[in-house]
Amino acid sequence: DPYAAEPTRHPALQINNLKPFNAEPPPSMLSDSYITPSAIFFKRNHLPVPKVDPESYRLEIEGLPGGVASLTLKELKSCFPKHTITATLQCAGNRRSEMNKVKQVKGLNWGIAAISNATWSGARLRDVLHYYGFGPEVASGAQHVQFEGLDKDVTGTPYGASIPLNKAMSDEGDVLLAYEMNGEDLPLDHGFPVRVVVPGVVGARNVKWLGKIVVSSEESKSHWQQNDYKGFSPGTDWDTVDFKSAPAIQELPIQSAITHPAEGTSVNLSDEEVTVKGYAWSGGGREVVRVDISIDGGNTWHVAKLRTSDDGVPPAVGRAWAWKLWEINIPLPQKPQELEIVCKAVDNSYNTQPDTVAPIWNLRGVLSNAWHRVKIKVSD
Ligand code: MTE
Ligand code: MO
Repeated sequence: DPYAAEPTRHPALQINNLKPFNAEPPPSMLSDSYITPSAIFFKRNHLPVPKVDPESYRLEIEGLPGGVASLTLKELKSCFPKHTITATLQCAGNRRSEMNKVKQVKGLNWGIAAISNATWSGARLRDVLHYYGFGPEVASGAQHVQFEGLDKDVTGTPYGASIPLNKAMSDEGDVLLAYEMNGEDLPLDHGFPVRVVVPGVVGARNVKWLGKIVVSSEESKSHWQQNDYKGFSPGTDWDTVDFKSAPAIQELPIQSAITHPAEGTSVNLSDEEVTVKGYAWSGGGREVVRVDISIDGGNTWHVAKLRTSDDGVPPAVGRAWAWKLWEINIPLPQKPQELEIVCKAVDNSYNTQPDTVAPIWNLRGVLSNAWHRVKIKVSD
């Protein structure tokens, strides 16, 4: 069994699939802390967790002006400045279960918690590539940076993905070769000893157990870059889909969801108010500037209070990599009834979320970001 040596996991995780391991925390735990504890951070593995010896570990880099390079873990930690960012990671399939309610899609049936927020420390990818002679003056025709994991399928094919070279090389891109998560060595499930963190970009490109980097004129040839993690029209089905016709998902669209109260909860008339909590985040470093909440299905709206970070320092412009948690107390109506709580977020480009799922439905169930709706009862 290739899964015989998997790490132990937190019992609170809700398991979507055991082998490979895929799990999300209970939504209420997500909004308990701005930084998600690593143990309950959502986990999305396509393959068995590889066991990597940190002593013999080598990070290979290809496509450099000077040929091939190889770095030990010690060199990665000591030769380059350690840079720390707080960044939210979201799977392309977060909230896929809501698409399944419209029409069956293919993929893990994620709820609203295939998203989490952590601090990440490591070397900047741009510093490493610069060190090996890669810079704007190098006319190589390269446009992409490919990553390969050390996790492999039965045929020996590793997990792989790529990002645009300009994101990797940008001074403000903050792409990390991370060796710490929340101030500790990366946990086994999150890519020990090194993973890529590409803030603002879909989880799938944040390659864990990083074994190789290739600077290239081409995107990664991997299944996950070419034939998966792409968006399509609701009218496209498995007979007509042409994966070459759509770009690989990189920056994600704006997202928000309600973590409290839970669907089906009852509140008492005598409470007079209902407390609503959740998260909001947007891709590409765009900052969430507002979250609107309704308790009558979207007829009337209230503005939630946003929590920027534990220290209250606002993000740098264009580098809002981390989510905002939000909260609001809303007066209850005067008689018993069912309430439909709704949330939608707005980012600093004034992007907002679509009101329903059907017009954004797609066969892979990715990019699910319609208004999140939760029904509760007010009783006396
Ligand atoms: N990297 C490797 N090597 N293998 C994987 O299966 N899964 C990707 C990405 N990086 C994956 C990977 C996907 S689809 C997501 S959403 C994120 O890792 C999940 O990261 P996490 O498990 O740290 O939350
Ligand atoms: Mo993912």
